[in-house]
Amino acid sequence: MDVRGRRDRLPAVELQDAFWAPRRTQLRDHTLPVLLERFESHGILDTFRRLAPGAPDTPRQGLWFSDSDVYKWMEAAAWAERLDLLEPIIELVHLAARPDGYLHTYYDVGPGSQPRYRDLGSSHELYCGGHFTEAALAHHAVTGSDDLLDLARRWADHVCATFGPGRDERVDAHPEVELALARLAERTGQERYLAQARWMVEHLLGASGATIDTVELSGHAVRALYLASGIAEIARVGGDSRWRAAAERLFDSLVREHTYPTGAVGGRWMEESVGKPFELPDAMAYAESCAAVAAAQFSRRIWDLVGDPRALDQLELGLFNAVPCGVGADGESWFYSQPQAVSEVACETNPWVQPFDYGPNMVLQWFPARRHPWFEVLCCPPNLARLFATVHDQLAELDDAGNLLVHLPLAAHVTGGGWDVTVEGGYPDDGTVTVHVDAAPADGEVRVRVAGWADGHGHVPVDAGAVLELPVQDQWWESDHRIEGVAGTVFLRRGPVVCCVEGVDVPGVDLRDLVVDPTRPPSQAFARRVDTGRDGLHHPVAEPAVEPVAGVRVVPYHAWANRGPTTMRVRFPRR
Ligand code: FUB
Ligand code: ZN
Repeated sequence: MDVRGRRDRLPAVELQDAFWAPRRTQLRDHTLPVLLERFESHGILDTFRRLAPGAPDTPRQGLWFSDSDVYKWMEAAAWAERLDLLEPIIELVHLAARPDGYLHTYYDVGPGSQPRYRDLGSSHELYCGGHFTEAALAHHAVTGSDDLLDLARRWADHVCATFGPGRDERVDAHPEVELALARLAERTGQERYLAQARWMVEHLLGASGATIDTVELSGHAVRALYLASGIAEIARVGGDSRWRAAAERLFDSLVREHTYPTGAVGGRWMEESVGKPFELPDAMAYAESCAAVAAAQFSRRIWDLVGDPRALDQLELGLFNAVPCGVGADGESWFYSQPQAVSEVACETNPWVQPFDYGPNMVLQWFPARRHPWFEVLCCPPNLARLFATVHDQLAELDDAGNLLVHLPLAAHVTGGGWDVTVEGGYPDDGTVTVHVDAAPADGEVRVRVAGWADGHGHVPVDAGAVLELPVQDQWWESDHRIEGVAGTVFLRRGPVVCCVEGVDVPGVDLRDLVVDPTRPPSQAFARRVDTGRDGLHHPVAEPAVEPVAGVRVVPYHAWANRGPTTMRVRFPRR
C-alpha cells in the first residue's frame, strides 16, 4: 500500500463561478441547517439521544437505516466547514457507540431493539458504519481531530474481528462499507482494513455467482455503483491490476450502456435497478438522485485510478445535469427519482406508481413533477449535500510532475503546489476561459481539460494569460438506437448542459406532440403534430401533419420544476 493520497493532489479552490459557487454557499448557509431542522422534527436525532444513560424509554422513529442519513449530513457539514452545526451531532453519535465498537441506533440497544447482525440482507448495519467512516474521514481531513476517526477505527476493528473467513462469513447486501474501509486503510496505513474490504467484495460477488473478473454493473443502481466505487478504491489503494480492470469494465458499461443523457442512472423502477444494458425509458425512468451522486463519485474514482479522460466527461455530465437537478432552487426540496419525461402533472393518480406499496411517503417521493421537502427514505438529500460540499475538489488537481490540471474550467482561484492561478469566464454557459497565473513552480504547466463533447481528449497546456475557446453552443444530440423507445429522437445540449422543455412554457401544448428539426436552431426547430381526427392508436404510415411552434423556450434540465409542478421532456422525435 504505497499511494500518494488523493487529497494530497488537491489544490485549494475558491469557487467564483455563477453555477456551483452559489449552490455551495446555499448548501452551507441554508440546506445544511434546514436538513438538520427536518431531521429534528422527524425524530431522526432523537434516535441517538434516547441512547443516553438515563434517557426515558421512547420509541425510535425513522427507518432502520436513518443513521446513514445523519452520517451523510455529517460528512457534508464537515466538507462545508459547518463545524458549529456538526459538533453537537458528534456528541450524539458517541451515545450510539458500544464498548466493543459496534455502532447503530436501531439494533442491539434501546427499547424494542432488534439483535445485531440478524439479517445482513436488509439491516444496512455495515452500510451505516461505512457512511459513518466517510464522515469521520471528512471531519479528520478538515479539522485534524481524531475524535470521530478513533470511533471509526474502533468500529472497523470490531468489523474485522466479527466478519471474515472462519468468522461470520456473511456480508451486508448494500455496499458502502467496502469503499469506506479501503479509504480508512489509506488514511491509517492499516492493511487489514483493505484486506477486509477485498474479502467483503469477493464474498458479495460470490453470492451472485460472480468474481472480480466477471462482475457486471447490474441490480440496484446505488448498490451497484457503490460496489463499483469499492472496487475502484481497493484497486487504487491496493494497486491490484485485476481489480483495476474490473473497475474499468464497470465504468465502460456505465458510459456505454446505462447512462441517461443527463448523467442519471437507473432505468428500471422494479428493485431500483440499472436494468439491462440500454434499458433507459424516459417516462418510466427510475434515475434516483443517489445513483447520480454515486455515478459522479465512481467516475472521479476512475479518473484517479486510470486517468481515463472519459471519466471526467462523465463526472462533468453529472455535475451540470443530474446532480444539481436533485435539489430545487430553494435549496430545501429534492427529487428522489428524476423523471426524464413527464406527460401529466396529476401523477398522484398514476397507476404505475400506486402498486408500489411503500406507504404514502414513498409514493409521494416518486411523484415526479416536482421536488419534495421530505422523504421517508431520506437517502438522496444528504447524499446530494455531500457531493455539493465537495464539488470544489473536482475542479483541479496537481499531477506527479507538479502541473496544474484544471478539470472543470469554472471561474475560481486555485492555490497550492507553488501555484496561484485565477480562472475567469462564464463556464458552463460560455466557453471563453482565461487563465491568469500569479505564481507557478519551475517547469510547471497549467493544463485545461478539453472535454469529449468539445472533441478533446484530455488536458491541453494553456499559457499564462491565454484565452481558451471551448465550443459552448446549442447542439442537437441523439441517443444510441438500441435504447428502446428513443430511436429517432433528439435532445439539445449547450456544452455540457442538457436542456429540456417545460409545459409551463408552451401552454396548451401536449409535449408529446412536439417534434424537432435538428437542422435548425432551437428557436425555430419545434413543430407540433396536428390532430387529423384519425381514430384508434395505430394507422397506416402517412406523412404527419405538423405546424411550426415558434419560440419554444428550452431550459437547463437541472433547473426544471422550479416554477411549480409541470410537464417536461428532454428527448423529442425528429420531424
Ligand atoms: O437502502 C438505502 C438507500 O435507500 C439506497 O441506497 C437507496 O437506493 C434507497 O433504496
Ligand atoms: Zn437516494
